Amino acid sequence: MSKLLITNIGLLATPLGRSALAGKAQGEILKLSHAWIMTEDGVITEAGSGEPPIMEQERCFETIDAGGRLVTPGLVDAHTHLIFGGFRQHELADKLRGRTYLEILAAGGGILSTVKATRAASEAQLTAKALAALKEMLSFGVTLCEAKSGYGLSTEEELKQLRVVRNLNGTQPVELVSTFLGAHAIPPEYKDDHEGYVRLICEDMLPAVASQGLAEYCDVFCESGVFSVEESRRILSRALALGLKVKIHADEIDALGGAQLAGALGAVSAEHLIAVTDKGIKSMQKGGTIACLLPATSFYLGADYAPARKFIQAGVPVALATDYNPGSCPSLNLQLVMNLACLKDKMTPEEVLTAVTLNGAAAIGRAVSHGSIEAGKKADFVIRNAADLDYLCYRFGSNLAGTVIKGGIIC
Ligand code: IZC
Ligand code: ZN
Repeated sequence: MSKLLITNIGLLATPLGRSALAGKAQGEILKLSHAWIMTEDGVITEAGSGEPPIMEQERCFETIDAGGRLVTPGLVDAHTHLIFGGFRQHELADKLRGRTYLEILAAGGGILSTVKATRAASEAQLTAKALAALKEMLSFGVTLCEAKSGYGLSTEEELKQLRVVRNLNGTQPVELVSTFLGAHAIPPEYKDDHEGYVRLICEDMLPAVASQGLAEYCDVFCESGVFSVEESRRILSRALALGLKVKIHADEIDALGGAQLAGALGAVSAEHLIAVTDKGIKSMQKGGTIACLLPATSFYLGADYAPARKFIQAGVPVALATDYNPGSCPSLNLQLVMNLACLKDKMTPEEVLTAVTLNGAAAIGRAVSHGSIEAGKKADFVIRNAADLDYLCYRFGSNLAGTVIKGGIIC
């Protein structure tokens, strides 16, 4: 039995609950001064303010003095394209000359160049590369993340990526939730046969993924020149029928109506949403869909920022994630995402904290067990080199994660 007591917490800041918070509630977090947290066997048993119970102090094997600093829940990165071969730094010059993300993709670069590198990599090579990324993530205070496939684009190659995700779970501290994204781009073999590729996804890839239990979610890149709303509907409906939950890359560049589809299908989350319409927001609110916003991608692409305030006003829960990928967000810094969300999405520090913890956990089906500091939840939290939440949200670009604790173990 392993016990841990964190004492002398200057400020404990956490959302509370076991489901996503929306509207005004998203910004109503618990702030406890002079706080302590107690954990047992990787689970939080109690948290409070003032002096921790003496009896408990004596029964604890290990005590950490937080030195009067801020403690937050472990961060949740609910949208990453973690498993890929190579990087795409060679596209930077093109990008600086004004070529857009979709133009680079249409010319056979972009995602397709990463597909080549990923297909050429062995499972062991992909594992080693992702392991290094997870280590960096953990250093930013991320203790739970989502990981998508989507650079294989054939049944065998997609399964290969998803096996890497499975093998990484439990072999290092960050927990992973896996998402099948076979509908990420049209592979070169199907360049002139979209319909054939959609059929391959529905009739071969999805049944294989479901029967091998390799993914909890199915996602689609619903965008001009990639997958249409109708193709996305077919793929996601098939995924739902096979028992997977669904997400959608929706209305990022063009307002195709991905958000309406997300709401209509009861998708757990819709991602990006820079170009979302009022109709799309309404549909998401009705369907209980979480808006997963990715401001670091807007930053890298020089694009607009998603209308976070509109979602909050409409009662749609907002999550925030990095979108870590080699094309539009080569960064794992979720603290930078928090900074950008304040500065560019105009979210308050309290709303931002909920977005990268409890709402992020809800966007990947883990809100019952993760995403807040309260009795019964996983003992995942971070002692910050900060005195308060405002400081964490204002020191943009820094890494203020001091000590990261995952499942009651100091990392
Ligand atoms: O590799 O470009 N947006 N998919 C959709 C991505 C970015 C990943 C990439
Ligand atoms: Zn993405």
